[in-house]
Amino acid sequence: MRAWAIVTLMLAMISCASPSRAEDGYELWLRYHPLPPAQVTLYNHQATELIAGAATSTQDVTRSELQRGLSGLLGHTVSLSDHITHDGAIVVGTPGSSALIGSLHLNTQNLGSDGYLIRSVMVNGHAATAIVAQTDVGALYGAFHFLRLLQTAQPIEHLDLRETPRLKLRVLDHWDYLNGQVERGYAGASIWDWWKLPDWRAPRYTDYARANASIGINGTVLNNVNAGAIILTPAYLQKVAALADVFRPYGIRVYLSIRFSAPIEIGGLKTADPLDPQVQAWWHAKADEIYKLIPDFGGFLVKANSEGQPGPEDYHRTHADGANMLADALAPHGGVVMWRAFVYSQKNPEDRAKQAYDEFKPLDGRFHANVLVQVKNGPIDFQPREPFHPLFGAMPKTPLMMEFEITKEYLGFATHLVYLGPLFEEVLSADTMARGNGSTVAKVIDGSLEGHPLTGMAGDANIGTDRNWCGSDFNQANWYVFGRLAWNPMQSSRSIAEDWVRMTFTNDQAFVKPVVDMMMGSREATVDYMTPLGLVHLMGPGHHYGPAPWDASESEADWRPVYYHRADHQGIGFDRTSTGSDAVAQYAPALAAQFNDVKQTPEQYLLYFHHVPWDYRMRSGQTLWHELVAHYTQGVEDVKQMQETWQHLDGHIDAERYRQVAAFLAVQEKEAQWWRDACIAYFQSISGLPLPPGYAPPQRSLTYYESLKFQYVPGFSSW
Ligand code: GCV
Repeated sequence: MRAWAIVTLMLAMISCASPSRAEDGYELWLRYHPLPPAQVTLYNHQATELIAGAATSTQDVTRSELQRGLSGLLGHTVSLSDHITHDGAIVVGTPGSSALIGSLHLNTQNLGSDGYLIRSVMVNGHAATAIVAQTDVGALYGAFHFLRLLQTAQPIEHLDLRETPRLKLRVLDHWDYLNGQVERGYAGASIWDWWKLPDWRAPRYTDYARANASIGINGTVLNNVNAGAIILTPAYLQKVAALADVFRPYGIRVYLSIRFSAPIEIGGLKTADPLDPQVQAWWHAKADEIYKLIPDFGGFLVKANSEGQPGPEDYHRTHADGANMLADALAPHGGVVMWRAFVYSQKNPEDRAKQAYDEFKPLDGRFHANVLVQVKNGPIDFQPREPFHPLFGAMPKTPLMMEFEITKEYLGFATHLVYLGPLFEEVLSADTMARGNGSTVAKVIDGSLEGHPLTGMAGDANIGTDRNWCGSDFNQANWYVFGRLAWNPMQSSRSIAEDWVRMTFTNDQAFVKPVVDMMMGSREATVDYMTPLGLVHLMGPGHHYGPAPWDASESEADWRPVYYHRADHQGIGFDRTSTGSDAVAQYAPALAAQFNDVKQTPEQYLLYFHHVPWDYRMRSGQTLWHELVAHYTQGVEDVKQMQETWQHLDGHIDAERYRQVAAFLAVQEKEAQWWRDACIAYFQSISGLPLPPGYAPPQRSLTYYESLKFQYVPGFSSW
């Protein structure tokens, strides 16, 4: 007995010493580890019993999540009940499914299918918390919000919250191939085990759905936009249906990327011409087949006539012809088409930044009602910084869907700590001036500017089979912030970062504040050490790892860094003014005038819009060359500062995650230095200018940096 007591005591001591508990990141922001005792005491009398139905699968997962969350956070099981017996009950559901909730007569009007209320109420003299929605999924979202309040140590008395999403489709796009590889994936292989589906439904699929539902994501495109036709064959549709079954209770619909030429490849037709009746009939039949298996199937995502993919232009038809043909096949079932505007062609000598606008703007008003045009945040390709895409605000008759890249193809892969919230926020809050001041990108995509009911945001996922899902603990924050901004694109990325840090690590303010500050500065640091002052696309060819501003080896001109920076002995930058490529004219007149004038252009976009002499005087009074070197150097200094911040936080969290972050920051510092030195060495070889006083020369020669070659780079080299 005595030995047993000692063992129990030791185990209790180990579990109390939470800062040293090893963790692997699998639980994401849904850890539900015990709150500090003082917090538990506070919450205990406000969470005494749970009244939650389980008549549907969504109600069932809502109830389980609340039980799991409450028992984890409070350290004891909260009893289930079917009526209120004490103060402190938590009641969750809809007026239709619960007489108790119906009797509260709360105003659930206009909550729509996903909204919810969280209210402190009195029931028969007992204080209670009601989580109420019009649908089961709305109640699930409310339950996750309520748990978030506890996880982030917020008060739960006197609650009066009302939430509805501003966007209808909140979707992850997986760039996963059916062979298990993930294009631009830095977190291992695809989480979809296609071979074992439909018979084996890995528990991880459920955890994936939980995580998504907790942040309001309600759709997932399972396969890469560079799609094969095989996904549409009966055997694969069975596998897709199995995943849809797992996700359904969590309010998540599945979508598929389709290959436009599938009617030829798996349908035996001679053409995929969207105006051909046989092709149309094939897609109608395919849609019917899919909906028989998956009644709530979401629809199709399409990359057409872009980077070698087939599309309607192969038959001299427009993107609208192609999208509408698919939309008509899906419409009877309520499905949508998300048609990508990421198009450019090497046959077109026009500035690549202009090509999507040139092709899509004339099609405004020509898409059917269930089509969204999915536009990347900037005109080039998810660079550390670009101006917002000029299509936002330029297609008032078409619902435009935002596409962000959550996976960090151009921002340091898995190992650089870069919180993308500020990047997303910068784009969403940018003013398109399409309908005067205040016509922000957020208002374009939430439909409020032009009154579109169909709205959405897509994020190219950073998820893989790594235990921590995203390749690093901090990359989880990018999945998280994407979901929260897709729910409400007006939110501040700082407050979302704070929630994430509290849920993922600790509520200890001595940790939260410096870590949130570090995250908020991390994207600007990366812009500085990679592509400051409006430079873009300086990365290594094909794999996109590391700097290669000198590279001209790519087969196509607009895949080469030299195409983008245009550095010569006189100066640097791409002239997109009215005397250059005139890309500025694609923006609203007031913005076009601003970007056209070198003096009015925000310096963060200077070299994106202007070719500027090396001795150009910046607002600081320094020359452009001096400032370029200063930005590159600052980026490295900022990463060193991040390392220092992290060093001071040792002991605040578990050793396992702490150590990996520290190791990754060391990689980031090394690679930031490499970016700085390689870019300075190269640009100096072009400008012929000495380094400004006080700046260290590159550590190695330009020849050395140019000689570096990489094999098996994740996300690319093994295709
Ligand atoms: C999925 C860039 C990436 C490609 C990606 C493409 C796209 O070109 O490098 O990997 O392909 O964008 O978004 O379609």
